[in-house]
Amino acid sequence: MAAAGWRDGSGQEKYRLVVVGGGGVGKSALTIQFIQSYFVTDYDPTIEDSYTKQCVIDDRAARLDILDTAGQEEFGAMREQYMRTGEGFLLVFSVTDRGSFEEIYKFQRQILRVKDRDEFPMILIGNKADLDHQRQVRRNVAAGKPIVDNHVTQEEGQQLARQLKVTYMEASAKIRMNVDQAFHELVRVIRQQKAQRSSWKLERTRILLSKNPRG
Ligand SMILES: Nc1nc2c(ncn2[C@@H]2O[C@H](COP(=O)(O)OP(=O)(O)OP(=O)(O)O)[C@@H](O)[C@H]2O)c(=O)[nH]1
Ligand SMILES: [Mg+2]
Repeated sequence: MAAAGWRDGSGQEKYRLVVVGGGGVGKSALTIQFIQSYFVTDYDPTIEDSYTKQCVIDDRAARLDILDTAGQEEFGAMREQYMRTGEGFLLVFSVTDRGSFEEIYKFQRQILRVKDRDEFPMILIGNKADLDHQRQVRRNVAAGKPIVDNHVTQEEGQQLARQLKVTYMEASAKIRMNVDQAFHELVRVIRQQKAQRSSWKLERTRILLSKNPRG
């Protein structure tokens, strides 16, 4: 596998991004909105699809290879394979589906285990934020009475993100909210972690050389 941010002959960086999360949360809708700028209204469960997009992020050209994965459990056997090759992960849940929010831990733990690392480039996305008004309406209708609300609040998303030490964004594939921002932010996180790891390696080499100057 090429290292993250690998440059080809043209000097361009390449990143392999993977979109993960439960079934029906909008992984394909976000990916297709990002790549092709339209909203897919039908639900057609994914097995696995890949896309490529050329971008300029913070004045640096990059080629993004994006893998849109299956949320449905029956395709779960393919997970370890794509987790091994991914360089950054969008962890997606739906703000209208608490079950998908609770599943995020499992995806994050599995990625860290497969990567054998304590941290890895990931960001957390609460999709279907356009349905947020339903959340408000339901609260008003309840007028103070406790209701069982399946929706996930912005605060809960942020709290989970803090626990996972990742950035959180609410997004909507439908109204194209925070779609480009989510993918671009993930590339920034990959770049930052890569720069940090190279500086640690350099520092370690310096220390080793200073202890043992003849190598
Ligand atoms: N209102 C609204 N609906 C959305 C949004 N994103 C996706 N949907 C709808 O939710 C359904 C499921 O979306 P998909 O993108 O197919 O979900 P998925 O996560 O790819 O599902 P799997 O491939 O089975 O894992 C579709 O009917 C979409 O149109 C969104 O931001 N807002
Ligand atoms: Mg899909």
